[in-house]
Amino acid sequence: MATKKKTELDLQLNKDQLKASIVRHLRSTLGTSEQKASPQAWWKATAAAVNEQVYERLTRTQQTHFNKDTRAIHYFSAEFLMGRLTSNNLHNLSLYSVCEEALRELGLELTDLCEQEPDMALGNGGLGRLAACFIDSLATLNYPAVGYGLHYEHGLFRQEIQDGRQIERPDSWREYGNPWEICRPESVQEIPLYGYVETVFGDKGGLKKVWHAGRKIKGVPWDIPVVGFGGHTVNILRLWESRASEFFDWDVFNAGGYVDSQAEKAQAETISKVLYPNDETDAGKELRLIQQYFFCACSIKDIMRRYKRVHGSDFSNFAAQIAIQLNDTHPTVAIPELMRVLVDEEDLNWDAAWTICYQVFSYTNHTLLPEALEKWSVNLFEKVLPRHLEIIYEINARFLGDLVEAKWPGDDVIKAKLSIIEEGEVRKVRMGNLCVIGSAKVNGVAEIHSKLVKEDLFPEFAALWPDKMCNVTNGVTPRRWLLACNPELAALYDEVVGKEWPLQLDKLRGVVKFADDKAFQQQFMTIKRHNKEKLVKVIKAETGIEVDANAIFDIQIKRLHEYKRQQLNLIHIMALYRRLLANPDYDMHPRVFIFGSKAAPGYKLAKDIIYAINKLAERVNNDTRIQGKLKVVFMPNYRVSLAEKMIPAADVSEQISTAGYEASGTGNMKLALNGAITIGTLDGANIEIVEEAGAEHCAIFGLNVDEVKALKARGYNPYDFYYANSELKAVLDWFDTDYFTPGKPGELSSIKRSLLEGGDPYLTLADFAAYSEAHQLVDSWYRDPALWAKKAIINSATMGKFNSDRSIQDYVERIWKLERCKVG
Ligand code: H2P
Repeated sequence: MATKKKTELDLQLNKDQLKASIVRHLRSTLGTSEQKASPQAWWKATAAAVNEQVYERLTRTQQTHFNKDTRAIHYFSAEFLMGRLTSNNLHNLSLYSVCEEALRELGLELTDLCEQEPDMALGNGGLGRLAACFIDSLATLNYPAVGYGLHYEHGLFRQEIQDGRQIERPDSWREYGNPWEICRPESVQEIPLYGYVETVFGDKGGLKKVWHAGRKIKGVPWDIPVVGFGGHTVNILRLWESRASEFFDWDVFNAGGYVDSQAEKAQAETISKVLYPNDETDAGKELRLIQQYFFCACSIKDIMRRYKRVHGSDFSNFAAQIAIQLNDTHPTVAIPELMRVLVDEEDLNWDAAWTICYQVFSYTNHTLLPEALEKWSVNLFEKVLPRHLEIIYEINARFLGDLVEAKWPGDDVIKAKLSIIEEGEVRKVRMGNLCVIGSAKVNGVAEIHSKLVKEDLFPEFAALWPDKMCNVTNGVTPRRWLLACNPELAALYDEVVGKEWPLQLDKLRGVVKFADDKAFQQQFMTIKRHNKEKLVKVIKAETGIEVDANAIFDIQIKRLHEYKRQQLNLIHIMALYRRLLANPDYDMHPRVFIFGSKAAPGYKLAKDIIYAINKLAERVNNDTRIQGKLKVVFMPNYRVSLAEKMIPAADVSEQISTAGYEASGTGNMKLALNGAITIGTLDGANIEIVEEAGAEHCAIFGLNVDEVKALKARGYNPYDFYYANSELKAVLDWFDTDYFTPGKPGELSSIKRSLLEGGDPYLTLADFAAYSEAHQLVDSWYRDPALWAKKAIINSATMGKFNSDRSIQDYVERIWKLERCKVG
C-alpha cells in the first residue's frame, strides 16, 4: 500500500495518543517504568513524545525550504537566552492543555514537570532574550531562518547569595542531557587559528594569499528546533561546540604523560566552555576573540556548504539567497571571514567579493556605551587571525582612500575617527566601525536610540550613507510573555477579544473599552492577585522572606549596571525607611520592592550594590517598628523561568535608566503587557510605551535626553544635589555607618563614593527628587482601586506594538526582504 503523506490533522495528537506516547518513551527511551520513574524521567519522556511532532515538522520545513530554494536570514548572535522549552513548545504546537490532561490521568502535573527543566541560559540579558524572541517570531511568521551561536557548556553563571554577596557558580544546564537538542555529526566543521600567511602565485596567474593555520579546531553543531506558534514552521537554532581535531596523543599517553596527552582536548574545549569569559587578562581577551571567530567561521562554512549544494561555485545568487544579521558587534569578524572565503578559497576578485559581502550583512547596535563597542588589539588579532587582519587593512584602505577622501578631501581628523584602526600606544581594531562599513543596513532598537546612533555615535557614517541607518523597535513574543506565563489573563483576553491576540497583539486594544467597567476591573485585578499570591510562595521558598500580597509589588529585574540605576531604587527605599523610622504613621501603602539581577563577575561596584540591597533587606524586613509597610526582596539567580513568575505579579515596573543610556529595554514591554504600571524615565522604548499607553497612565520622571546632555555640558556636580537635599544627604551618609552592616562600618561606602567623589556619571542624585515624587504619585494612584485597575488594564491592552512579530516584520521590510514560505 502506498504510504499516505501525513496531513496536518494526522499530526495533531489527542490526549490518549499523547499519553500512550509518553508512557512508551518512558519505557523505551528512558528505560524505566511508571512505578519507578522520577519526575526527571517523566519530563524527558514527555519531551520525547512532543519531539515526535517537532521532528516531523522540522523535516517538512527543511524539505520545503530546500525544494523552494528560499532566501533565508541567518541570525548571528553570541547569546540566545532561550529559557525553558517544554511549555513553549507545547503552546506553540497547541498541545498544552492536551498534555496537561494526559499527564493528569497519569497522576502528574505538567507545571511540576516543567520545573524539572534547567533554563538554557546562554545569554546575559536583554540582548540574548531578544534573539530568542526573534527566532520564535521568525518561525511563527513562516520565514526561513537559522539562528547561529555558541553551544556553551556553562551558560551564564548560577548566582548564589551568601551573606548578602553574589557568588558565581557554574551553570551546568545540560549535565544530565537536554532532550531538545540534536547533535549533527554530519555537519561538523574544522576551523583554522593562528599560524602565518604566505603569498604564492595563483593558478590563474597573479598573487594569492595562503593562510597556514597553526591550529585547527573542530566545530560540532547542536540543533535546537524552534517551533513557530501554530506549529507550521520549525526552524533551527544551530549552536557550535568546540572540540580538538586530534585530541588524544597516543604517543604521549603511552610514554606515561596521562595528563599532557589530553592537553589539546582541554584547550580546544575551553572555547565553548563559558559565556563571556572574564576578559581582564590577555588570555581572557584572546579566548573571547577566538570564541567569536569560532562560531562565525563555523556558521559561514555551514552557509557556504548549503549554498554550494544548490548553486555550486556560481556566487551570482549568493547575496540574493543569504542575509546575515549581526546581533551586536560580537559576530563582526564574520565580515572579513566571508571575504577570506570568497577571495582566498573561492578565487573571487576583491571587488566581486566585497559587493557580495556588503549586501549580505546588516548590523544591529544595542548600546551606545563605549565599553560594549568592542575593540581588539592589533597584536592579538595578528596572532590569532593573521589573514583577517590583512583583509581588514585592505577594507580600511579602500574605504578611507576612496569614500572618505571623496567626501572630505584631505581631512585627516575625520579619517582617524572613521578608520577601523584606532591609533595610539596600543593600536586597536574597532569592530563597531568595521560593522558599519561592511553592512548594508545598521539599525538601533528603539526610536530614540536609533536617532542617537545616527546623531551621536556614527554621525559621519550617517552623512556618508544617509540611507544606511534605520530603526527597528524591539518586541517580545506574546506567546511566552503572556499566553504561557499568565494563563489566567490569557484566558480572560480570549473571552473578551477572541483567540487571535497571540498572533495579532493589536487586538488587545479591544480591551481598552472595558477599562472603566467595574466587573472587568474586578476580574483583571483578581488575576493579578492570584499571580501575586503565587509569587509570595516563590519568594518564601527562595528567600525565606514573608511578604503580603496586599502590598504593592514593585519590581526591578534586569542586569545590574550603574546606568540602569538599581542604586537609585536603593537610595529611594532607604529614604522611605528613614521616613518610616522618623514617623511610624508615615502615610504610605505597604510596598514590597523586589529585585532580580546578576552583576558581571568583574564589576565590583555592581556587586556592592547587590550586597547593599541584601543588607538593607535584612534590616528592613526584620524591623517591627515599621509595621510591615516596607519589604525588600532580592531574588537570587534571576533567569528567564523566574521572570515568568515575577512579571505577571508586578504592580509597578521600574524602568529608571539615565535618559539616553538604555537602548530600548524589553522587560519594560513584558511588565506593561502583564498589567504593571511603569515608573520610568523618557529613555529607550519607555518613550514608545508612553506614546501607546498615554502619559497619564505611566509615572514618568526625571531628566530627558536633552536635559541630561545639557546638564553634563554645563558641568554636573553631584555635591550640589547632596547639599541641597537633606534627606538625600542623610541617606548617602548612612552608607558610611554600620547601620546595615553591624560592626562593619564602611562596607557600603563604595556606593556613596561613586555617587559623590566618583562624579555620579549616571546622574542618580540629579533625578532623586523627581523619582521620589513619582513614587508618591504611584502610591496615591494605588489607593484608588478603580483608578489603578483602569491604568493597569490600559497599559496591558495598548502594548500591541511591542509584539516581536511586528519587529520581525519591520526587519523584513526595512532590511532583509524575505518572503514567507508556507510549510504544508
Ligand atoms: C541590551 C540593551 C537593551 C536592549 C537589549 C536588546 C544590550 O540589553 O541594553 O536596552 O533592549 O540589548 O536590544 P541588556 O542591557 O538587557 O543586556
